[in-house]
Amino acid sequence: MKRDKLERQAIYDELAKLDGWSLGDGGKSITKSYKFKNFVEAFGFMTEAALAAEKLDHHPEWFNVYSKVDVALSTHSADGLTELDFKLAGLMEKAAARRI
Ligand code: HBI
Repeated sequence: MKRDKLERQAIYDELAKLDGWSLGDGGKSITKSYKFKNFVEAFGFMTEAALAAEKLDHHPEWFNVYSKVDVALSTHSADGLTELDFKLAGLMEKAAARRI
């Protein structure tokens, strides 16, 4: 089940597969700050990521100012991290790789 809360070791194993992501909120989220060339690139990333999130029915908490997008992923219904958070992070990495 994708919304089952992950154990600590599974979290570390998944985090090791990602570049530049950190644990946040006492281990209940994963976070990353993206820096793009400009606002249009940042917003294009957010648009692509938003469509991926909607398809997953799993949504980010994010903050954008100009070319920067700060992202925090967690599974609210599990009050922690699940497979879905790492799946969405991977899709965000693909979207960012096309722009950075
Ligand atoms: N997104 N990050 C996150 N966490 C959730 O628990 C969640 C979600 N998007 C939709 C969703 N849950 C639905 O299953 C309903 O619970 C809203």
